[in-house]
Amino acid sequence: MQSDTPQRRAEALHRLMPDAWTLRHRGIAPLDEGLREALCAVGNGYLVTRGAAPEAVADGVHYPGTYLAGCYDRTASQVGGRVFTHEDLVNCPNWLPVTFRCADGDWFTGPPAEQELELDLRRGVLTRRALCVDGAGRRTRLVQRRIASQARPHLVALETVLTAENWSGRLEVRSALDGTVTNSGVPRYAGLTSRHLTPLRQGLDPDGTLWLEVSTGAGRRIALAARHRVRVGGRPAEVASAMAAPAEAASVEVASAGVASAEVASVEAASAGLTGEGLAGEGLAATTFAVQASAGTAVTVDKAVAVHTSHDPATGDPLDAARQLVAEAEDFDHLLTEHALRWAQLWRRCRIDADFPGRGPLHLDLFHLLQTWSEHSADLDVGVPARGLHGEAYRGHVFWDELFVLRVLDLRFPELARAVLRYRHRRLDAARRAARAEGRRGASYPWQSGSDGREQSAQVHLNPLSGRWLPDHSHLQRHIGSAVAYNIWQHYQATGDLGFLAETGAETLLEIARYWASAAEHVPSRGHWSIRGVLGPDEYHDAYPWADRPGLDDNAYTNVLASWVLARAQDTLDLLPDRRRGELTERLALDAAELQHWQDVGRHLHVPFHDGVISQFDGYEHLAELDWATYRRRYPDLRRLDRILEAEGDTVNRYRASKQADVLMLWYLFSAHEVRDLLRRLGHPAEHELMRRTVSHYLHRTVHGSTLSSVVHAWVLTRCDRRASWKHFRDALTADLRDSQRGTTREGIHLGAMAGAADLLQRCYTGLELREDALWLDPRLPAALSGLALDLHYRGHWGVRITVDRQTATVALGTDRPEPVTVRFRGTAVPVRPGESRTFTL
Ligand code: IFM
Repeated sequence: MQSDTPQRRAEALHRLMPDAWTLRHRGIAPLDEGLREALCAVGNGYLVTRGAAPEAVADGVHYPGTYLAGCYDRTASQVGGRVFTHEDLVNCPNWLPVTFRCADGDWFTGPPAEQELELDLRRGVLTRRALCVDGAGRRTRLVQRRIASQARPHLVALETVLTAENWSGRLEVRSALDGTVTNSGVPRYAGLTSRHLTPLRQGLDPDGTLWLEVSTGAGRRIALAARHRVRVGGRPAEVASAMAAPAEAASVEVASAGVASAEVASVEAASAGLTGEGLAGEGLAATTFAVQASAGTAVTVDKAVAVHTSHDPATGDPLDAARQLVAEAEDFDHLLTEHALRWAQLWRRCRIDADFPGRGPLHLDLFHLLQTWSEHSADLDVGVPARGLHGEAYRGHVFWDELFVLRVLDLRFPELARAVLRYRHRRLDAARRAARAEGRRGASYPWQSGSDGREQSAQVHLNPLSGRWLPDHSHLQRHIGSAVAYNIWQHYQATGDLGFLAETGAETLLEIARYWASAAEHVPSRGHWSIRGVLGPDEYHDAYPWADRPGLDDNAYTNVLASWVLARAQDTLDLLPDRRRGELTERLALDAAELQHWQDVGRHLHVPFHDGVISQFDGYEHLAELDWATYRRRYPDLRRLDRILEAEGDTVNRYRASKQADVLMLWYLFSAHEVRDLLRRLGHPAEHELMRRTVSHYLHRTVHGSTLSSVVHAWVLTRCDRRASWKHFRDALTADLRDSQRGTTREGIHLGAMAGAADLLQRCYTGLELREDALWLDPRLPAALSGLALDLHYRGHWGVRITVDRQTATVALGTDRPEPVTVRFRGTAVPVRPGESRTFTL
């Protein structure tokens, strides 16, 4: 998408999203193929499949990928003579493969002569319309529709309609399940272990069910079963036989009878898989159908595939489960109807009516959020992967990005937000172990998390500009623990769910507080407490340029958040029913002296300042100013300034230059009021101008190398520059659509930014806050936005409608609960009762 002028940007957006519910890609664009595949992915929270063409294999242009929530595999890789182990989100067997050939022509391997891809966001259907022309000039129209069922999460379906235009004769269709795929979606990881699947067996049942079973190195069995129905001219077809020699491997099972003639075979290389004539090896099951095609008559191949693994709850043998499910699968249209109904329900729960031009990306962002995290993820004990289930960037790991995602889920699907928090709680012991390994108490959550809660951050990373592998210290971002605590507290504010807080939330929060109290060191000479050797959210600074150890001291964001957590720990204890408080304090051996210590530390953590602004960390003022003018001239894109400087033999650690919001995160998480109180509690007289000065200082020194940065800046700028806020909002909203981080979206969407952008409409521009058992409103509509209407879930009320325009803000309550909701508006607290609507004049 071109982005040079606002006008061009609007035109490009209109081409991509001709209406608010459609994403459309016309033509063939090899360089954009990876991006399209990520944006056109279909999923349901159990799995996501990239929008790759069904006939495609991983070839440098295409990258078929299917990822199952929480399906990780741990392997060892050698980099620079050292061995590192890491967990990858596994690229699971490709269920899509379908191709065809006319008479004795070549198998169609793409690209088509013409193509249009259309993603229907409202119903979750990807449609591909193409014209395929073979070497003999035979023209065949192809229409493919695919879904990942939101109604039956283990079911995916692909319908292929082929219509001969200028020929008649024998049409062969080949369909496969391909378990020979590898994790090769991120070129920077090329030197690392990429094979995670071991073929177990494959075969064709007498009833025509094609199936495949593979295993990850970690021993998770993944089974796929496919059924095919063929229709010619709308009528079920008799298909002719086209058997190929079965593979000789002992594990291959072949059935001779079936609805279609079949072959079951394997090839060594995925690239030869679907169309290769030499069938040998393991891991690929393929079947071929032949029909008599006549010009103008549609031939439909309806492929439904069930996917199960040995880790699925309430599932015995995964292959049996897959076979059973696919045997029950109705025709594509039926599956689509029930799937579309679920999407309609999801959209009702996600209602954000925002009247501004070019609002399609809002639906695209929410769409990908709902595909990554849904009711089908909730019981899987998985975390929210930062890059969705759409690619292999960051190896599918879980970061702090749920901080942005949960703000949407809390108010739309509180039960799904709770599942994220339970994922963290189940890993509390791992976090305790990590704290002990640091020589501290409490719980230290890992910066990157996967299956078992161990730290998954890379130890080295590649700078593609210099070709050097560099040490990676990002695991020192201990602030992630505060994000977990913040999420627990906010969830309680949004839901009032004391049961959850008492059962799991409080224990996690208290252990995080304990960690901060034990991580802080007393500095008697300065009369304060310090947290040393950490990184803030701005990952550009990972060490002092003059130091020989990684980490920074007294990162302001980390310390203020730690102070906040220590204060909330006491509030949490106060909220608990006596008996539960007793149980927890007993279990955690938490006594009055320790609680007093927490309060002491919480009031005396060091927050550094320089030149009248909050310093990002202690000593920040000694850093040099970058020659911004020269660098901007030399490099039109400074987002990876760290790589640029390293490739020049320099280091970004020397400069006052930030990748993303760090100090400014404070005003993202808290109202100006709250930040002032937090700073005052820490002994700093924080007047209103402090925010303005601090924003201005960092804004000009931030390159937005993370998509999260735009979300935070949009938020913070509402308080001082709404026009600039809107620009950042648009950047966040369209970050993946525009591939704003240049080539990264193809490796996975940026889920935090997608959810964060939606939340800007939901909470930021309405000034919606959830605190002190009330719903606070303080609308700040940017000029481009004439109004907003939201339907929220708040404290057990399913229908809280908030409507904001330039003159008024209205809160209307449904009748599903007897309790009123307290609305706080400019100094007044007004109870809104069930069935009531209250309007406030702005
Ligand atoms: O969590 C983020 C981090 O803040 C910036 N780098 C990418 C991570 C994953 O999205």
